[in-house]
Amino acid sequence: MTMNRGGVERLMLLAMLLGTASAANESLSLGNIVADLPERYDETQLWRIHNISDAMRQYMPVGQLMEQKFGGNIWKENSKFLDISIGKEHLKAARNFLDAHHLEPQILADNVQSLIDEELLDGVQATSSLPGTRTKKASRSGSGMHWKDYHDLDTIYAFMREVRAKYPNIVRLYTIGQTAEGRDLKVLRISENPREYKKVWIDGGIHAREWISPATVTFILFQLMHNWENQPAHIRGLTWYIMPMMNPDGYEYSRTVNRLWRKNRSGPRRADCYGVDLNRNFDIGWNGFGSSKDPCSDVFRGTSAASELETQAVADFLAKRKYNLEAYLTYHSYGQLVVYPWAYKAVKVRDAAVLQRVASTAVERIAQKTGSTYRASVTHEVLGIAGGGSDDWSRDALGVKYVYTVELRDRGTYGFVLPPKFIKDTALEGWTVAETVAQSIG
Ligand code: 0X9
Ligand code: ZN
Repeated sequence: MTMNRGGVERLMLLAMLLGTASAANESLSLGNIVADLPERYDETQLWRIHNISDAMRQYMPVGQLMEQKFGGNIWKENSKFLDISIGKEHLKAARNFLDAHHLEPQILADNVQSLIDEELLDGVQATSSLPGTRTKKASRSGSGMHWKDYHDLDTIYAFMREVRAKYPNIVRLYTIGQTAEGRDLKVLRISENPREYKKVWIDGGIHAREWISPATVTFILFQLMHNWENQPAHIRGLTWYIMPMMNPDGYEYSRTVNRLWRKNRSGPRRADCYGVDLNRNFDIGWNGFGSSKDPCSDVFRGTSAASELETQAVADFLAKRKYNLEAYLTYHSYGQLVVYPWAYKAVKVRDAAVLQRVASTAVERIAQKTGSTYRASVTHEVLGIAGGGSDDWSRDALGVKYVYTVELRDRGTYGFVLPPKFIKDTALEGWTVAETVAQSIG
């Protein structure tokens, strides 16, 4: 039986869930992977903290303090609330700390590990033919791609190769660089006339734990290609660049070791701390607000702007193709937002009215299609100020007009750990934004 380490670990986890751990142990040789068994989040709680006043934010960054004092993991921070998970051994102290500052946490989840288990089980149930095994059979294609579950990097790259093989005349597959751990960075170009058509760039997977992002970007690729001949002119008349996975090292790490990993895996730098937040590493407001110079922080900006191989690969690739580049779409989670620059300063871009109108149209169409409520806004207003983002960089360095960051589902029920049964509708929402932007480019 051949299975990669992630597969073994996930099967073990599943066996534990189904109460058949010993059987799994016997059939698989696990001795050498014990050290890397996934980080568990038993009884870790996810809290939402409201009413952090502006004054307090300025003099006492609650999230940062709770990270340092109680080993908290910030899931989301915006102008209205802070979502942070706290391990069970720190719950009491963290609650006392909030009490002392007249803050009360709303408990979004009382056991993060059960969210992770539910996510795994949901995928297994959606795809298994034999009880207890996730299979690739849910798809009829050779790559095994489908949208009933999340996939490993190999499957995503096999799907990209499959698309190229099916449409060799209009599809080109680029390897634009390698990661610190030696994985390829891959981009597909789809175009009937690359010299003349206006260009759209779409990426996903900048943040490792936001699994719905690469799932959505691969779905967008599927939506474009499965019926290419019948696509309307505003879709077929564009050149599409699609990069489903900007951070493959981080993604694989979040699948095999730590579900809540956000950054890439470069380093270690100090004290065994790995990784740079790629969305703080681009050369725009790099040294400013909203990021950290501490290599152990989840928003570590790196040692210099574009220090990371992933950032360099994307920036170099796009800088060479900036002529006619009309749109830069980057998919993240969670929060259900469609936001546009700027993020690094509290100023709106010059054509903010157009960007707001297009985003609002996308948001209305999403509501009609799936019933989900998204919000269209300028980034700094809803997410606060943060430098080093790929979105701001594409506008500033390349002059791209339609720059959007899409924060996909949900709004905090599952957060990053969105059960696979929501993938299809969420991906449809992501596609709706891409379609609406394409139509606006005209
Ligand atoms: O903070 C981020 O990088 C994004 N949110 S997430 O929870 N997915 O990490 C928002 C990005 C908005 N744009 C910039 N900050 N430039
Ligand atoms: Zn993100």
